Amino acid sequence: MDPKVGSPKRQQPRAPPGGDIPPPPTPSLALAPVIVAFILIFLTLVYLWTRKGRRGRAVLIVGPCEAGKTVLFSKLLGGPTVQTVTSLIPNELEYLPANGRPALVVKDLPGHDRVQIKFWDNNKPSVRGIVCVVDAAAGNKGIREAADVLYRVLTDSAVLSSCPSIFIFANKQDQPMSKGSKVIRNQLEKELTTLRMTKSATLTSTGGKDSTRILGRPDKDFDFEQISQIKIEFGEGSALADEGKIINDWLDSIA
Ligand SMILES: Nc1nc2c(ncn2[C@@H]2O[C@H](COP(=O)(O)OP(=O)(O)OP(=O)(O)O)[C@@H](O)[C@H]2O)c(=O)[nH]1
Ligand SMILES: [Mg+2]
Repeated sequence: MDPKVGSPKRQQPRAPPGGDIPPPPTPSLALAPVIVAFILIFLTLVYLWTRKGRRGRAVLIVGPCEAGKTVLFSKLLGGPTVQTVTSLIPNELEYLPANGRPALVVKDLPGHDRVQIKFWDNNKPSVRGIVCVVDAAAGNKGIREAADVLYRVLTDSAVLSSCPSIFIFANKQDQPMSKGSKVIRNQLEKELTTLRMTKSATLTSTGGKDSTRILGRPDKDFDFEQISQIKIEFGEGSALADEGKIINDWLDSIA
């Protein structure tokens, strides 16, 4: 047989003059980045959803002794009237939001350090919201004591993972020497910056064995905006003299 007459040879793709060109991606490979992006978005949404879902219905009222937590609890939130003596156990009430959302369980924790820490530890896993009451008429002492409480709250791993909403209430506005919530915010930020320096010095001296976390961005003065994952709001009023709208509105908003 004549070799020239045989079946036509298949055309082999010719290599370009510059060398090998990678073959064009198959359609399934081209879609891979899109699929990975979708999976990542889905996992992020699941994470955010479960993190929110982990929050319970408890709202904890914290703050130093004598800040006015129990007055706020009984007068503004309609809780049972509790004698204004230093609290030793939490007071508790069920708050029904005006917007029809399920009830919240509001707990007024005693201000005494050790007692508050004990009840805080028991209640923090289900925390949905935290009201920190500051005595806005007590000058530097009021700020220092409230900053101590806030440092503990804002560096707590349970708070950082469940991200409850926080309301900082500058109380006793009926007193002539009281400071408004903007001034209180500013002073708390300064005090928390100082406190952070003390805590990081302690951490260094203990070789990092102390489990305390450092608050916010260490390269900058502390600012509440640095805790961007938590919604922190400020308000002012008088637990003794007000009707309590501000606190009720906040509870409704987080319910
Ligand atoms: N002028 C004024 N006094 C207030 C106000 N709120 C609370 N007080 C007073 O502050 C004192 C302490 O109030 P409490 O509500 O018992 O304080 P607390 O934060 O519960 O204190 P502990 O239970 O010790 O942690 C009481 O004498 C209250 O009458 C307020 O808005 N204005
Ligand atoms: Mg009390």
